[in-house]
This record gives sequence, C-alpha cells and structure tokens, in this order.
Amino acid sequence: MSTSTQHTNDTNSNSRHDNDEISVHLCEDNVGRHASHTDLIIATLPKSGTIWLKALAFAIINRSHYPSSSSSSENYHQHPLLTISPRDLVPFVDFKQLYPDNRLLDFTKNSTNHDSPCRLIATHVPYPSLPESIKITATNCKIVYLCRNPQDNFSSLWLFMNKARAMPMLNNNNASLSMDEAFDYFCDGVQEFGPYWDHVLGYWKESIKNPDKVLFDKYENLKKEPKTQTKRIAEFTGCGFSSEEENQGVVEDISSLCSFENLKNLDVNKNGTWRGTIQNKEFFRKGEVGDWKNYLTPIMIKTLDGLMKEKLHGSGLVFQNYLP
Ligand code: PAP
Repeated sequence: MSTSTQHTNDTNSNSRHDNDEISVHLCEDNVGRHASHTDLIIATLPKSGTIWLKALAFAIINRSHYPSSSSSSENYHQHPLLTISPRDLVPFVDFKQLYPDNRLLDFTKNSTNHDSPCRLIATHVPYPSLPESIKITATNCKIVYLCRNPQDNFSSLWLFMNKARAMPMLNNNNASLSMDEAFDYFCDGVQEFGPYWDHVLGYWKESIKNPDKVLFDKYENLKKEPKTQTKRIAEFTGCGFSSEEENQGVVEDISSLCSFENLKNLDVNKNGTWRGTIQNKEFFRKGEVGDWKNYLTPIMIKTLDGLMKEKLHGSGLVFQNYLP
C-alpha cells in the first residue's frame, strides 16, 4: 500500500472520480473578503461530529434568545434546534451542489443564522486553504475545529458514503466501495478535503500558534466530558457562562439538548429530509467512540496505527486507540 501524501492547497485534487468530486468553492466574495470579527467558523473533516458541534455552537451563542430547557423557560419550545436540522442552522460555505440551483449560500446577508449575534459558518476546508481574511489575526473571527480519531472517522465515513453513493443526488449509479478499497484511499490521503493527518495537523498547529484564534477539540473529549467541553467552547467564543447560569444548570441543559440521544430522536432528525436529498436520520448513526472495532480488520488497525504514528510524530498531537 502506498502511503504517499497527495495533499495540496487545491482541495479538488484528491477526488477519486469525476462523479465523486465534491467541488470546494470557498467563495472569497461571499465570506472571505467579508469575514467579520464576530464570525465563528466551525471546521471539521466529514464525519467527525460536525452536526454535533453545529448544534452546540448554535445553542451556546443563541442561548439568550433560545433557552435550552423547558424547566427554565416556556420559550424552550421555540428553540430552532427542535425543528430545524443543525445542518441548516449552520450551513456550509463550501458545498455549492448541496444548495438550491447549485449556488453557494449568500452569507453576506446573514439570512441563515436566524437572529444570531454572530455568523456561524461551517467548512471542511483544510486550514491552509481558508480565505486569508479568515486566517489573518487582524480579523478577529474565531475557528473551532473538531476532529475524531482516525479509526472511527474512517469507519463512519465509509458507512455513510456507501449509503450516499446510492442516492441520486450524488449520481454515482449506486456504485459501492469495498472497505478494502476505501481504506487504501484513506491511507493514501485520497479524500475530498485532503489527507486526514494534514487536515488535523493544519488546525492543530495553528491552534498552538494562535490559541485565541483556533480552538482544537476532539470528538472523544466531547463525549467524555460534554459539560467541560461545552464550557470551553463557550469561553473561547467569548460567550462564557456566568456563575448564575452555571448554578441554573444552563451548561447541562445545552449539552443535553445537543446530545446524540436527544437530537437523534427529534422528529426533524428522525423523519426529515435534508434539502430533499438525504434523510436526516443518516447523520445520526451510532454516535459512539470505538465503533471502529466492529469494522476494521487487525491488519487495518495495525496499518493505521503505524501510519498515524509516522504522520503525527513530533507534533504533540496524539490519538489513542479509542476503545469503547
Ligand atoms: P457530516 O460530515 O455528514 O456532517 P458529521 O456530523 O461530521 O457528519 O459526523 C457524523 C457522525 O457524528 C456520526 O457518527 P457515527 O457514524 O459513528 O455514528 C453521527 O452518528 C455522529 N453524531 C451526530 N450527532 C451527534 C451527537 N449529538 N453526539 C455525538 N455524535 C453525534
């Protein structure tokens, strides 16, 4: 197996087939040149908990408009997360084919984030490829990056993509990809947004260099200590919880509202369809740490382990073999 790194700043360059190509259109005019001091960028690789982070960020930032518990306020029933997919509340800036008429959303109008005090924008684009106006420290917008251990990330992606391949929107003629084939692509770094390790390292290094600008978090940490991480994200975004809020249980309310069990069982996420294409329930599969052990073979585990050690060596970023 080749483990060559094929990552470039051109995020289209790793696409496998034309049909598979998820074109990345980070629109400078749309967001880049207008990145604002109050923007919050949610950055992830696919299948690393994007929808979870979107829900959390939305709930944290909008908590004065939308309380997260029915016991604290009757306005709870108007909380947008109860009826709208987090994918719509925090839209992607880089997938034009996911939106009506194959057009990028116009973020300059801030029409997508309800009354949010800041624009919430999601992206899968690697750090080096982000528009300059987002990256420069002079623009005080912030980036929260969430990654997931490579074993679970790969397994979740493979399972999802094989479902997605059967969907007419992706026009793949139902062609499935064997796990062996998909694994080779993953290890070769052939992915829509570049190799896994380049993606995580790009944001990791920036978070060390610039901790006020980039917050780096792991899916596994969120799972293990949801309240601590919810507070950490809130503080980073400048929306830390007051002691009064903490005493009232607001942190717990937000992490319960955004928990896998709660979101998965909401009618919109159980029975809704995302923009007429994918059923929302496909974004809530198991939500567990360590499910990879049900899919990866011993040789795959060994290969991935060796590869990650090699790629992350010296960076200070460590992934254990997360077991349930
Ligand atoms: P996307 O790239 O399609 O946006 P993304 O949201 O990044 O997907 O990741 C989906 C994964 O997060 C799924 O993992 P799984 O396949 O291992 O089950 C999904 O179940 C999981 N997930 C979704 N919501 C939550 C949540 N609230 N808490 C924990 N995990 C979640």
